[in-house]
Amino acid sequence: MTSATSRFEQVAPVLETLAIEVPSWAYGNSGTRFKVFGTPGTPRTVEEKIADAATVHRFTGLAPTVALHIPWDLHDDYAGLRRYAEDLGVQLGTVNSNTFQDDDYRLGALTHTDPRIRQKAIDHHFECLEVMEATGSRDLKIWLADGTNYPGQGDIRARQDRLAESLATVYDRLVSLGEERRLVLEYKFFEPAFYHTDVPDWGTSYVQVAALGERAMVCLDTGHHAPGTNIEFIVAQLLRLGRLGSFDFNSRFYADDDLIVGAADPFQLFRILVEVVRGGGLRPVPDGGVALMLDQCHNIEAKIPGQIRSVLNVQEMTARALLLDRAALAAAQEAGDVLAANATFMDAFYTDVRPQLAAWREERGLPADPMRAYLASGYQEKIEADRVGGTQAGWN
Ligand code: PSV
Ligand code: MN
Repeated sequence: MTSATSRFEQVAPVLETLAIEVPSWAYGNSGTRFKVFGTPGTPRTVEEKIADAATVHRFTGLAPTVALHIPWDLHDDYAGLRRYAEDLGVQLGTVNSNTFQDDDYRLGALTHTDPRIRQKAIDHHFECLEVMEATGSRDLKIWLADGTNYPGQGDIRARQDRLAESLATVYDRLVSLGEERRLVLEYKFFEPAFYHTDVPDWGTSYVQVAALGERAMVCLDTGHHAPGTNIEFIVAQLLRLGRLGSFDFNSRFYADDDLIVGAADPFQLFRILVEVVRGGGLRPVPDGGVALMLDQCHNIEAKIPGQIRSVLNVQEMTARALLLDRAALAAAQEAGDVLAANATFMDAFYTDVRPQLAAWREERGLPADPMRAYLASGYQEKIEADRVGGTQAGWN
């Protein structure tokens, strides 16, 4: 037995519990403002998106829940949808609200100056809470497009006050539904607003959720920071404060690119997961763990293999993060040995765990190579033949 294998066996039990939530919208068409490409086999219905998500789970054992986005996943029978998902071996996860595609929200939603529009946005969140009751979902995720394009356009301070008031109304309703439910508030530094955004950074999200109560947490989307931001520092800080609720994983080269997690910068994903492990983030969510989710778009690549690649990337980097020799690292840090500390850190990053993970999967009745197994399974050919006609799902 190689020492890499025996070290892997020590961390393997933690990998058993790794669960990554996939987004329903990753299976629909997406694109840029220049073009949305359609692809054969793209789901036309929420059920078909869930079937694709369940396929990712079947080949990887890593993706037991699928997030919904309302109204993209509007349905007339959420309890039935829940049974449909469970029959396929997955559960419905986070419910994402959407206040960025309605004309009424041109100047804001939860922050709008007009009480009628604020109430409309609050009512939309109440509707999301009703969906959650039927689906059994734990988390309500709020990302707001609210912001302004020009200096002077809005009263930045008053918008924070209105935001706090609107969020409190939503939060109070959420808490009344049962204590296992959580509200996660996602931040993003710009886009679609270009001058100021009402929840631009982790600090603002933290301030807002801390004022709500302990079931309100921050959601960290890895694509929502200025280039060069030290994201792992934010992870460490939020875990320290007990307020890192969830991740929206993806990767980026320039802005909010929503590319496959770990594709643009695998080392950054490793550094983030090192802090997740360090801060206890891999524990079950009720025990202080963080929900790991993907928020990605597969604009030009095949969607299901794109999702399989994504969850495997998270699993691989989690394994490497778990392999970090924490005792050696702590000793080097204590001794002020800069180079030894860095070498210990890099050793873990450079450890190739792919052979061990392949064997580990096989032991559990999963394909050693989920990418190859999916491509050989005939699922893609079947959905391309079956899903003819209708309207392919997208951001509508
Ligand atoms: C906003 O850019 C965001 O990251 C939010 O999570 C949205 O709900 C999601 O993208 C839609 O893809
Ligand atoms: Mn996101």
